[in-house]
Amino acid sequence: MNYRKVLTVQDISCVGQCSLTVALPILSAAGHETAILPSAVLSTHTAGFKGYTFRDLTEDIPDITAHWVKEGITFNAIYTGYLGSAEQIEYVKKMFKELAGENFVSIVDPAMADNGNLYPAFDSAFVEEMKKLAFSADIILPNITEACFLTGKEYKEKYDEAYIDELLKELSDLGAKTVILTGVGYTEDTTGVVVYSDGKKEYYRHRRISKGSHGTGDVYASAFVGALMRGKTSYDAAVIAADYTVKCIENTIDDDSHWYGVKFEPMLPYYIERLG
Ligand code: PXL
Repeated sequence: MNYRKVLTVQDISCVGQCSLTVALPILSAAGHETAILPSAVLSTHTAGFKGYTFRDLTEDIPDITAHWVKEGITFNAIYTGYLGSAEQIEYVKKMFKELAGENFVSIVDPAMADNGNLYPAFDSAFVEEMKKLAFSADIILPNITEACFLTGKEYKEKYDEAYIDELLKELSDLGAKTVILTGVGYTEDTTGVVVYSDGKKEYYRHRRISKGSHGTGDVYASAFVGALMRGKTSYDAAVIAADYTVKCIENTIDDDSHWYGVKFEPMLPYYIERLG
């Protein structure tokens, strides 16, 4: 079995089932050594809780990286998610060079927006920096909103395949290598993921559960990275991650009190089984 060493850089939302509290267990379940670098520490995530605390860890990042470089520590993959500040993005970009190990893969989830809007903590300066990171990565996993912010294309709630093709072409023209575009649905009750690489497009369509769920982007990206590092192709990893995410949503949907995330933990045996 591929046992890879993965670094994931994203925030710790202490409560809320997103970012590192999702990435670490999923990558571990996929069987990888998982190192973490918290970009910030928040009491909760920012999507629905009010009055959350936010400690930006930007200042610590250069020292942490320098220590790892001195120790000769490298990784097979670096996977980034929600970052703490625009300045931090430059440091993360440097890590792709300084901490790259054997068969290195950089994966960026430009976690900054959804449903047509940026998350509360971010502004256009952040988007500009995120563009530099995303277009330097081997693989990006934007949703449609994030892809629009990365390209400057107008966001549309309703769209057709021609619109998605233009979005993919624009991402590619700006330097994106492999794009895993999530939340692409052409009918009421389906959604799906497009895998786009070297002008080749593959689409996996699956059930759409209309109730919006928080943290599913992080569950998806983490499950994708875990599967990819197990040696799956981008498309196969995208399919496994989609099926697992649907299971997590189905496992949560009937519990109204669990509005802030998905109950992904009981579904980990399913994910592990799918990894083979
Ligand atoms: O799931 C993305 C995410 C990660 N981290 C924080 C967030 C969000 C989404 O809102 O607020 C802190």
